Amino acid sequence: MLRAIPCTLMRGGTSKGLYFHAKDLPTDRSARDRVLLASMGSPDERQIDGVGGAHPLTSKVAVISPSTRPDADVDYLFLQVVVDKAEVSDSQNCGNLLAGVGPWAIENGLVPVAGETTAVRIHMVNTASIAVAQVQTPGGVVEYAGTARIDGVPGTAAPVMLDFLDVAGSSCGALFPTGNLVDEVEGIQVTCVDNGMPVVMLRATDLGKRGDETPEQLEADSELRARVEAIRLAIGPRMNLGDVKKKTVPKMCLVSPPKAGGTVNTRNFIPHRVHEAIGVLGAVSVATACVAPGAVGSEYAEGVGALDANGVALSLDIEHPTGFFTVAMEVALEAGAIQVRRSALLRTTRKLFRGEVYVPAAAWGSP
Ligand code: NQM
Repeated sequence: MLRAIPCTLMRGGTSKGLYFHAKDLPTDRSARDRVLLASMGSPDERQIDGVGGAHPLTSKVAVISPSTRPDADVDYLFLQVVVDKAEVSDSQNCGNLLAGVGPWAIENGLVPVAGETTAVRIHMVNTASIAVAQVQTPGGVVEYAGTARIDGVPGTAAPVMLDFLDVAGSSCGALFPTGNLVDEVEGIQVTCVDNGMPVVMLRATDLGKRGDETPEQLEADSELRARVEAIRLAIGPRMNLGDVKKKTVPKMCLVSPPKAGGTVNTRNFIPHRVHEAIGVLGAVSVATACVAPGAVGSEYAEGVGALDANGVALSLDIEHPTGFFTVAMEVALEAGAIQVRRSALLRTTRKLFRGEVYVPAAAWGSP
């Protein structure tokens, strides 16, 4: 027997995943995870028996419901379905899938259209923080077509502007969660930062790399991968993340001088595969480290001037394997500490398919 579950397949930024209404999934957590694993076809490197795309960036889930918080319209829980293991992780947020949440919430009756543009306030459950999405709604319907372009996605689409209000330290408890701007782990200098995503910044040259290698080249280097993972496992607990062996955070970011006129060049282990671009909150966290004098990566950051107590508006182009990710930030230096007052960026999204995903009925029941 198969059970049909309503859902929508959407591209959110440079990622892709299934969007569910929470009421259409089991409330029991282990039953929910079994249903999601069966939907995606995990564990299996090819995800052949499911709709997952056989890569972490295309094996993602958004669970949406009316908000439990008075200051938000909807709750968005992000779940990473691990491709080759029977694991579903809520240990991180995803700013790419976030781009589809506003349009989905409007089309599924959770948020009324408010004019040409509809602001959707989203409570990001994983990090207990708020994002505001500006969704194009001319004529009372969500418009997906448009002229906005983001690197890593062919063609153009309607813009979805995302504003982050309170993401600093939202996973680890502090913007620089080890209490230091620079730590030394396994003989390598790192900067640990959490401005919405726990990220460890490492100099590519300290690991014997230039920093402009392709994701395939980096993934093929098993010695590098082992070193990066050893650093990740060692620093995870010091970032207040506990044992990170089974977690998808922290992300490991190799930084190098900009190659194409941007602020800094990056390659991101997320944490086992290498990103084809860079995650949204990952980019916000990297940009934040770049403006902190003394942090790993800040020495490469071009175009970042002195900060002051009044706050400075900055636009930082984070280079990645398929182009740039532009992060707009308002940052101040108060009593020697960086305060991020706001960060904003552009994403696009596309509804791809709406229907029902079929899973074995046993997945819903007890194991
Ligand atoms: O950092 C990949 C993605 C992400 C996460 C990852 C993301 C973010 O590109 O906000 O978007 O780092 O796991 O979808």
